[in-house]
Amino acid sequence: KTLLGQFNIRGMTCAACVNSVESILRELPGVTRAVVSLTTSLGEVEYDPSVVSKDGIVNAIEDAGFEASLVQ
Ligand code: 9UX
Repeated sequence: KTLLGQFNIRGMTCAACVNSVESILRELPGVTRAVVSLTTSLGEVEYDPSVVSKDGIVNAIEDAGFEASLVQ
């Protein structure tokens, strides 16, 4: 069973930033879907909580050089 997490992502200034965040998320084990918006600074991530946690997702975004916080 997967869950949906919404994350606020700061530091994205162009479409390539969005692509790199999406790529990082999609390569993260446990993530089954990731959509990131530049205009809203939001990332919607579908994930398997038995494989990766919300904190794990936040950490992966921050490791890529962006600021991330949990919306829900
Ligand atoms: Mo765009 Mo983002 O030139 O880290 S890729 S600013």
